[in-house]
Amino acid sequence: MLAIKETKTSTDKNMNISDLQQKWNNRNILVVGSGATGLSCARFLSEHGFSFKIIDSRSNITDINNQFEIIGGDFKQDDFTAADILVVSPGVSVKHPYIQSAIKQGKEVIGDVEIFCRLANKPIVAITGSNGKTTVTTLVSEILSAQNLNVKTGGNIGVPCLELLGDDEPDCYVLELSSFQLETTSSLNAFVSVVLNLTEDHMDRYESFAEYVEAKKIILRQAKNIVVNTDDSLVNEICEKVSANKITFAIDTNAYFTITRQAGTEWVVHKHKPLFDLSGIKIIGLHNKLNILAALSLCSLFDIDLVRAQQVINEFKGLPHRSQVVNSEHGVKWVNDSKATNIGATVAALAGFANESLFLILGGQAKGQNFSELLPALNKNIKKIVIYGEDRTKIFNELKGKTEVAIEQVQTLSDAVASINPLTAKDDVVLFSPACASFDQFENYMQRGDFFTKIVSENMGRVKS
Ligand code: UMA
Ligand code: ADP
Repeated sequence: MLAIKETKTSTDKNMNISDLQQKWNNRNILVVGSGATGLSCARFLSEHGFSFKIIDSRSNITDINNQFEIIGGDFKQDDFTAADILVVSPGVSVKHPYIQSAIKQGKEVIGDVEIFCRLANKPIVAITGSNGKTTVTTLVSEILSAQNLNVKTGGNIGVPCLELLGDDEPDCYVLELSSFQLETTSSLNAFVSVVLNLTEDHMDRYESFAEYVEAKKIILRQAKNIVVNTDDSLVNEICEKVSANKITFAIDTNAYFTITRQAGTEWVVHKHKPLFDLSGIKIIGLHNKLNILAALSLCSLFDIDLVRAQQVINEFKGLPHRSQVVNSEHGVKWVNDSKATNIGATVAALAGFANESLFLILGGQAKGQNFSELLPALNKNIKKIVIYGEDRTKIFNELKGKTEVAIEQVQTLSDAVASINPLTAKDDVVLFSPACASFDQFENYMQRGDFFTKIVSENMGRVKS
């Protein structure tokens, strides 16, 4: 079961800063983690006169801006005992024994998103899901902004929520929320929420898939409207029990927003009326069409002209590190999908290249996933899979003998590119969609994707053996 239960009292919502100052008067606040979130919490707390301490389990850590003192090294029980309120970063597991003990003692254990939700006064569009969050969050922000709404966007997308608060209030907030952020949030009452899809992720942090789904469900609590992907049976099931206004989307069904083919052209259809055709879109794959439908469904709750969204959708080139062609020398397409950090994302990327002659690069940290889940997506169009990184042998063993596709293990991403390059022929696609976290050999998925792009370009300069 989820480590944190709903602890909110009804007064926690719609507070203003003086209410919070009163509530936390003379309380000891412990900020746990000093990454982007921890430092944004520190800035917020300091700006509003709260006293607090920041800890981080990395040793020798300093604030690069020299603004705050950070206590580094293994967490010490005393710091937790002395605290009345813990503000925990998403990367820190709330299952840590000191945090669990604080929860048992009835202390407030919250995240930055919780503080944001207590204070934000404008409608919140809240987006979660196993995959597609950043794409949908970006599309929604761009569609609404293009129609003169003042939008502030943040959350897991990279801008900590508290940085969005200020005197210049927007018309609405668009938040990408991870399961980690939702776990420590109880006051979210979104204007509209969506769980885009549900497949396994972060199984190194959750005891079971059911526990991960419980965390995702928090986004639906108290939402005024919810957007439902009726193509995803589990999403459908968890939304069925929610008593909010519902907007549905799915491919080719009776959902409010669908895509249908007419005379060879795909059309977005809203309540049985064609809105616009998709012939001009630049993003690829069925998953991105679902992302477009999700974004339109969310935006439909605002007073905007949905037909005008077509221009934004047509101009959207997708985000870096997501099914992005980074080299096409010698007629071979090298595709950087480094953001595919779980199997569900790789399955979606493979579906986008189902008709291509393909090489697939997998690997990194497997995060407790079972790679036999990838087997149904390994079709005959795949010439070879090369697996690199920390968990290569585990992944190899879970696929070996269960697919006809040739599989090779190598140590590094460079080795994988070097191994595939001589085998490629004109019109082949090499898809780097690792289905794993990057942290074994890289700082993050961005550095991993940039590295892939660089070594591909270096390999193009080499003569094929
Ligand atoms: N730390 C500890 N002890 C621990 C774990 C971490 O002290 O047990 C410390 C680390 O040493 C580091 C700090 O915590 O100094 C990092 O904190 P963090 O991991 O919470 O990362 P932030 O920099 O605060 O970034 C977080 C999100 N990161 C994670 O959830 C892991 C960012 O999402 C998010 O953009 C940012 O807040 C702003 O909201 C990134 C992510 O990878 C993109 N998200 C995961 C995903 O998309 O799969 C959920
Ligand atoms: P997230 O923010 O949830 O990680 P992104 O929009 O960054 O999602 O996309 C990450 C990867 O997930 C993409 O590279 C793609 O492979 C896959 N993906 C994107 N949208 C979907 C979707 N709707 N369903 C399944 N996979 C998707």
